[in-house]
Amino acid sequence: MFTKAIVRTPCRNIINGLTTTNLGPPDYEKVINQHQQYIKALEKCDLEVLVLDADEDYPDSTFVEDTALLTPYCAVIANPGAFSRKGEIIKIERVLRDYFTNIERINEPGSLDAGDILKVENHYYIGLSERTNKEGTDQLVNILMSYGSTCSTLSLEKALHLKSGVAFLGNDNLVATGEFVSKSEFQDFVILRIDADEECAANCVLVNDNVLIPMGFPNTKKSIESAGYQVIEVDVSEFRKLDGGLSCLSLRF
Ligand code: CIR
Repeated sequence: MFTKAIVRTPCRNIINGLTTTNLGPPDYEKVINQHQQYIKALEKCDLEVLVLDADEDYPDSTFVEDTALLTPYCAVIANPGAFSRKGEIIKIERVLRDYFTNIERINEPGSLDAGDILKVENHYYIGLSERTNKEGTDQLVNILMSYGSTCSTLSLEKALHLKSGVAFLGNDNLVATGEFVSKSEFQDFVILRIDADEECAANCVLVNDNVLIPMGFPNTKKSIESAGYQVIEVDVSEFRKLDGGLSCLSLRF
């Protein structure tokens, strides 16, 4: 069970955030509104939500998930692969010190975005991506193994982050889309397959008794509900313009 979440209020400079889409810049008023709805959804899942102030120095700073991996044993401060995001970790580390005794770090030349890590019980899948390099992955494997966890790594072909296309819902259920549906690493799971027209919805997140999914993806909603989950839809369309999804907007622990 999670009891807490950390989010960061989107800054006005979010319009200059990194993106691979051609959906245009997000509308700040809508961004704030959607972020507030997101916080409410987390609260509905019984989480106490710590809302950090907007940080205008970092356009992508609302995507806090990438800055750290939180485990039951330690917090691992990431080292974001995008140059414009490197400094985001400084303030996050200060916040996490209040909650975690053991703080570990990914150091240069290692780079790692925590959106590339999928936790399945005590096992961690780590995606090698444009943001997460081999050195960063090796460092993380050493850290996690020293706390008794197991790890495996897989290479990403297209997706920005591992969790852009795959989510674990407990009970062996994995939501997956695109390149992740056929990955050998995932073939022992029950795969809830998300088709290309709803691929954004693969970035969903189990929070205690609910699965948060992005609004506007009816087939995904049906499929997750049919698997026995209670679903909460949250509109994150403005964040999608910057390749961001539901999981990226919070650190849950
Ligand atoms: C970026 O490119 O870093 C941000 N615009 C989006 C980050 C999304 N994070 C994630 O998928 N874990």
